[in-house]
Amino acid sequence: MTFALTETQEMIRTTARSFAEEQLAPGAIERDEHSTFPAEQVRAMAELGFMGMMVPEEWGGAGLDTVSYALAEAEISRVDASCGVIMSVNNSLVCYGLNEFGTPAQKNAFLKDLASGRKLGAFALSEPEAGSDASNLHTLAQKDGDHYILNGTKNWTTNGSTADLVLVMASTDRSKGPKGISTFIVPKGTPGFTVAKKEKKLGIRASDTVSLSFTDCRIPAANRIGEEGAGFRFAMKTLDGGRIGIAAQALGIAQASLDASLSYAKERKAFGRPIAELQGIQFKIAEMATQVEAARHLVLKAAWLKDSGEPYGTAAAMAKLFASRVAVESALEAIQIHGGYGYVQEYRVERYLRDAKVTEIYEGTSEIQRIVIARSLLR
Ligand code: COS
Repeated sequence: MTFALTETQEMIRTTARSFAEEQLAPGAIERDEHSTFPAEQVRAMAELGFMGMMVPEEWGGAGLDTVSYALAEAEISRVDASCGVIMSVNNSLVCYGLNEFGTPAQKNAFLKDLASGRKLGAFALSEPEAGSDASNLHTLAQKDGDHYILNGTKNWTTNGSTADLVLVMASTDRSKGPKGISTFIVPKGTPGFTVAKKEKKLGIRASDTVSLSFTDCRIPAANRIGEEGAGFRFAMKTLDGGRIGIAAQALGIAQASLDASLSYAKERKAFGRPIAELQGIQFKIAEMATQVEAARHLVLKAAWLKDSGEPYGTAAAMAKLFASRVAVESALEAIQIHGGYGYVQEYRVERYLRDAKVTEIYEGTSEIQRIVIARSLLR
């Protein structure tokens, strides 16, 4: 057993950290304030190979392991969690889904561009009436010769208005429940596919989150991923890995809160000395650091299991459950340590709290993670 990173993993972590500090930090507050999509920053991430990290090189990716991906995801999110979620969705939902379940023709047509970052992808499972109850889909895909006709609405779609293509889960037969769901590759510009509404959010404001509408949208049957009826399993398998990405995002936000608290506590003076010398502050920092370290171990363990070919769904759910809670609690403590300065925009930590909260909600709420964990224990 070793906790040491390989040379490549260490190099990825260092590269991601300096890239984030040099290229993502400038403007992060403004992009958050104005909900500006970080198009230029995403292009720069693509140049580093960060948009398709785990996809083999033959399909346009960087051919790296999940541990490297989790390290990079945490470093990017430590500075800008909006960039973190854009990266996470493209890597662990869209690219993973296509690489794992797509045909060579689909990979050739779509994966190469997505993994190299020339194009951006989105993943549309949730609907107005299907969030945690993910198999209760009302979006229908009706077979019509060698096409399917999609009708319905998707919501909470990250990257939805900027994506060049969306993986859409729809029901071909509602009477079959989860077994009646299929996944379709829907390129932007397909007639009948429109972006309906852009959400105004509490956090991760620079990422775009939208509703999508499908009205008699004709999709070639060749764009179906896997067999008809395999879409729910596709979604669940893909989300198992997605949760490692979001857990890493949460870890990055928690680390940011800790780092900001450490430097503020050393600078800020009260009662004639830096507040870092006060035991009340030291206890908070010690607690936060311990929680962050525990979250890091859960995240990297889940990533390592995936790389080792072992089952990782439960470990991913545990990592997300724990790291997301640590992200929220660390951000709250960071605000408390910063006092009034923590409550204003300039000192960044208020953004960490707003960004952290969603990690307890998307890609399966904390309650869903507990269900996944409990079911695997009780099976
Ligand atoms: N991997 C592979 N297959 C899986 C799976 C997984 N992780 N999870 C479930 N399945 C399979 C089951 O094995 C079952 O197939 P069989 O009947 O052949 O055994 C099928 O999928 C249905 O599973 P289940 O009966 O457990 O479905 P439920 O409706 O009870 O839902 C939960 C299970 C709640 C865990 C699921 O709906 C879920 O994860 N919901 C949250 C979804 C989510 O993360 N939404 C956020 C969207 S992204 S922003």
